[in-house]
Amino acid sequence: MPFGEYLDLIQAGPTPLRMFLFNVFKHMPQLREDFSYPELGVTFLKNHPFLFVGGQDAYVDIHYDLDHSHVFLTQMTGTKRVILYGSENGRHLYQHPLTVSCNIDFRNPDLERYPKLKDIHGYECILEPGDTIFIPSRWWHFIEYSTAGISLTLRALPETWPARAAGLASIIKLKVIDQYLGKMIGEKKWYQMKEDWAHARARKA
Ligand SMILES: O=C(O)CCC(=O)C(=O)O
Repeated sequence: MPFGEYLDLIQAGPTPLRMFLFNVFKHMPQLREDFSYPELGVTFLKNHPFLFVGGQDAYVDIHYDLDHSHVFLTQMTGTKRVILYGSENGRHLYQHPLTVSCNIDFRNPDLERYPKLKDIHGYECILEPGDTIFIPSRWWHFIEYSTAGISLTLRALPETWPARAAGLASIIKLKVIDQYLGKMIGEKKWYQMKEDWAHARARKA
């Protein structure tokens, strides 16, 4: 679908369709002139500014960023609901091993199936045009588009080399080991094994 048609579609009404990590600057490098990187004492990944575009009711399942980068997410149009949890909450969020995600639907979390959720506290906010939210490295985030909207994210590397190496290891775990096991065992069975494992770890947490 041409981008213009997609923009018309998301303005016409609710739709789950969204664009994740869209590097619009590859297509229109001149847009890079429209913003500058703020002086925040972090090492920005300057080749990776990304747009996130979505229609009303689109959502992004809770996860943390695979490469462990810090994210500065600026809302340009529309509004979004964001829920954040600190990086230490993986087991209480029933994190699937080898991944950066879990099976909980934060639009309507099932507290009977995921009782450990009751023991942790997150942060919730509404992002409006002009707001920027800082999502620290490995912090969990769930995002729901309250209206159609566009955001820009600027990403920064973690400060230390061990933390950067952990980001690389996380990519390898998901992209190589997890995918290999999924192919070997069968996607559905492997997913269920990870879910069972997540429950066992949560019970111990
Ligand atoms: O705002 C969005 O649509 C998703 C942002 C996100 O999940 C991220 O930057 O990791």
